[in-house]
Amino acid sequence: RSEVLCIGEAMVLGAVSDGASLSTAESVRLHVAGAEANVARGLAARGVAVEWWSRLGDDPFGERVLADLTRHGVDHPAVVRDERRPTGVYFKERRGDTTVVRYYRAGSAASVMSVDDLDGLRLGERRLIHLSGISPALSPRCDALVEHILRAPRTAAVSFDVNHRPALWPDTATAAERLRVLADAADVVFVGRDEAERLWGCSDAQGVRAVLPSPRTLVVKDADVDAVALVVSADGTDAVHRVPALAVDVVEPVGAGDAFAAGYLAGWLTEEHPRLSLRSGHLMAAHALRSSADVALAPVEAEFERLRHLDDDEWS
Ligand code: KDG
Repeated sequence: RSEVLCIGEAMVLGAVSDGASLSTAESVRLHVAGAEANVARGLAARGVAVEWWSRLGDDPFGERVLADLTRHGVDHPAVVRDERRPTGVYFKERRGDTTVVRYYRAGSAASVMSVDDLDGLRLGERRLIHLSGISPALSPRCDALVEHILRAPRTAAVSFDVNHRPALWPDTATAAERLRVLADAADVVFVGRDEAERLWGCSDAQGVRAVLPSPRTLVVKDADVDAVALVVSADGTDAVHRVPALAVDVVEPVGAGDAFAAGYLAGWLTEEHPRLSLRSGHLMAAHALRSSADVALAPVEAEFERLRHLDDDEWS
C-alpha cells in the first residue's frame, strides 16, 4: 500500500486557448484535474509512493482520469466506478487576468463518496492522508467523510488544503466556519493568505495561527510574495520559516497551490528542513504557473536539487 493516500474528486477539465471564449471557441483541450489528484501527481513526480481514491463514473471520462493517473505514476486500486452517475466535468477560460471556472459536477459519482467507502482504504496503513476543503462542499456525505477521517482515532497524519471554492458553497460565512473547524483538526494545513483574509479576515500567517491553533504545521502562501511555515517545536511555540516566491511569468494560476502542496509534503515526508520543503513548494508551483494545464511535471531531478540548494541571495 502507498504511504500517501489522496482523497477527493477528479474531473475532466475543458480549457480553451488563451483569450478564446467558451461561448465561441471551436475546440476545447481536455485535461484531468481535481485538487487532490493534482497533489497526487505532484507527489509521484517527487518520487513518493502515492494512491488516489474517489468515485468516478463508469464512462470514458472516468477511463481518462485513471489512464492519466497511471501515466503519472499514481496508484488507484480502490477507485469505485458508478454506473449511474457521471464523472464530473469543469471548464475554464481566461478573462483578462482572471480565470473563470464553470463546474458541471452536481450529482457526479464523486458527490456520493461516503464514510462507508473507507472500509477498503486501509487508512491505518498510511503515513499521510491528503484532503482538501473542496470535498466538504460537494455534498453532506462528502462532508461527513472528511470529518470522519479527521476526527476518528487515526495513526496517519492528515494534510488539508483549505481550497475555498466560492462557487461550491452557499455563502462565505458557511464556508468560513466549516473550513475553520475541519482545517483545525488536521496536522498539516495549507491556505492562501488572500483566502484566509476572505474567510477569516486574517492579514498574515500569525493571524491565521490565531484562527487555527491546532495543526502542527501551518503553511500560509502569499501568492507571488512568499510562503510562511509555522511549525510547532518541542517547547510548544512556533518556529517561523519564510521563503520568498520565485519570479514567474504566469500563464495560468489554477493548480499552482496543489503543486506547492505536493512539493512541501514530499519534503515533510522525509522530515527535511521546512525551509527546503517551502522551496520545493515554490519550485513545483512555479512550474504549474507556467502551464495552462492544472498539473505540470516538475523539472528534472538534478536541476530541482540545484535550485533548492541555492544560497538565499540567489533564490527568487
Ligand atoms: O486546485 C485546482 C483545482 O481547483 C482544480 O483542479 C479543480 O478540483 C478542482 C476544483 O474543485 O476546483
